[in-house]
Amino acid sequence: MEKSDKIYIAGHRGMVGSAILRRLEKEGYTNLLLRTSDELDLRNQNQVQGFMEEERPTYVFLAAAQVGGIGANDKYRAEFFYNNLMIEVNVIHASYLANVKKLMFLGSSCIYPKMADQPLKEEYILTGVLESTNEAYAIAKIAGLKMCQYYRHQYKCNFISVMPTNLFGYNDNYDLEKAHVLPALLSKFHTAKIENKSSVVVWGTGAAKREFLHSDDLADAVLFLMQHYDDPGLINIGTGKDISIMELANLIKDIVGFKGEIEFDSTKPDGTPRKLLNVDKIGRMGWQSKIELRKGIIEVYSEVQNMKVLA
Ligand code: GFB
Repeated sequence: MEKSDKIYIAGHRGMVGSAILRRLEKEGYTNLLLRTSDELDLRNQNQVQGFMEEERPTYVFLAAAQVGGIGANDKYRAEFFYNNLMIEVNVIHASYLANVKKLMFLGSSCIYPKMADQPLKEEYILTGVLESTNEAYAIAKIAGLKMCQYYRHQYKCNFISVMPTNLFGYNDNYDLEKAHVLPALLSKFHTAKIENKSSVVVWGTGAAKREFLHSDDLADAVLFLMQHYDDPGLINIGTGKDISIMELANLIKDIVGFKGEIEFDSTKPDGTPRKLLNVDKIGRMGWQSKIELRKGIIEVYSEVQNMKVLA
């Protein structure tokens, strides 16, 4: 990828896309193609094909998606399915029509079967039943990565798929109904501290385990893979380490400086018991994550406080 190549980042205002944008700008890439969702509705086939035909980018990062935590995935199944599928189908097909040299599709670790062996190897995809709370999103993401493989097979497109683990970072969503656990807990513990509450409610039993990767680490991996990975198979991006939600809650409580109690609401779903990615494949290529979890959360907490994102 040359510094002057035309590179389209679909979803550049989201947490993932904005991390990729920051990273490309820092590396000196000068020809970045960006559109907000108001300017270009990626669910609209005519708009997407017209845009791609006119702009003809050389590289595409497909980071646009409707995302959310376990609550949003469960509640808005139809929206998660339709919006994500439409975005993928339109952008991938239009990239083929516009002769894009290379496209990277970003998936999610929820594409793996709920009860698959841990850590999750790339070949476990489609070997079992999915977690029901995020089945709609996972099926849309599986369709996207399969579409990349089919276009490679029939049309010889260099379209690759990467599967990041659970992410956190700047530009995250702190709306408690839709947020993922890490920003939700930062917000809950921060509000409880400010309002002198005696306890914070954490969803589920606290026993579920999750792996958390900083979005800047993801952007680093994504750039590395765009430059060095050309295989049809998917590739995981993670840290190789996970912690329980109970441990995460205690870590965030400590970082925020909340002195009260933690209560677990077991009427809320735990979701997948564990989804630790096997990162041997990317590790063999020479990439590993760098941002330690505690340090990453401290930085994000300080950033959102400065930006007054939290109460
Ligand atoms: O981050 P999260 O919503 O996503 O939840 P998933 C992870 C775990 O944290 C679950 C618990 O066991 C939740 O029950 N949790 C505890 C909370 N307190 C909270 C809270 O206040 N808010 C939230 N959101 N969770 C999503 C998928 O699954 O992760 C998506 O639904 C996607 O499809 C994404 O894959 C990365 O890891 O369970």
